Amino acid sequence: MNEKQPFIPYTTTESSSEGLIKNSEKYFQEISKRRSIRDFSDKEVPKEVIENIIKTAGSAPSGANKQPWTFCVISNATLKSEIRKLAEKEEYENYHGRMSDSWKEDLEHLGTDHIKEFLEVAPYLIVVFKKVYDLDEEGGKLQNYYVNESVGIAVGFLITAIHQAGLVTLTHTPSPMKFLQTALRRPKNEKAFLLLPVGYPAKDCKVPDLKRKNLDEISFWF
Ligand code: IYR
Repeated sequence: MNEKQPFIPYTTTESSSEGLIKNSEKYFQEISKRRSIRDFSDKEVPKEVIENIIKTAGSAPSGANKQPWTFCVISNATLKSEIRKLAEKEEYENYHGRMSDSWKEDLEHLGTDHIKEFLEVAPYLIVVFKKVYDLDEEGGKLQNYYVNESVGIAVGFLITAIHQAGLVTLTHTPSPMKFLQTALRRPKNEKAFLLLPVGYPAKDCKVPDLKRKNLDEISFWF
């Protein structure tokens, strides 16, 4: 036992098999309603909701509990427009050259293109940065561990928290994302990981009729 780190008791709230089955079924039913949304309403969202969903993301597990993430929240219209302009410039290059024909074919059913209106319409954009390493007070490097895994898990928490709150999002990847580090003046140890618009869906919002793989397609039991 590490003497510097006190250990405290921990218990779960449910112990019966029936309770576990009921809880897991209910959560599956709820979370499987989540969809990636590209048409947003500009309806305002209370700042407190954004604070709560980021606190949820920040409760994710991480390598050596280093919590190697930063969440930048953008609601300022001028900054959102600038991000849209820069993202569309990169996405134009993606859709008109950088992406292979087979990639574009694979995206066809989603109806995506380089136009990213949601970057201006959604009331909030959250840009998630991964801290490749930390900086000490003298600017020296401090190592972080399993950074991609840790930040990926935190984004998973963020997405489920957004859904659970009653809002929608999209995991947007305006690659390459270097422009976000510059536009948001993040230090050199932080690299943009994902951009998530957050808000209500547009009134006439539609989603593609996607099917998810069955349990026996995604799991093997030994
Ligand atoms: N970054 C592009 C392409 C794209 C990538 C994935 I993964 C998608 O699920 C959908 C689109 C874009 O955002 O348009």
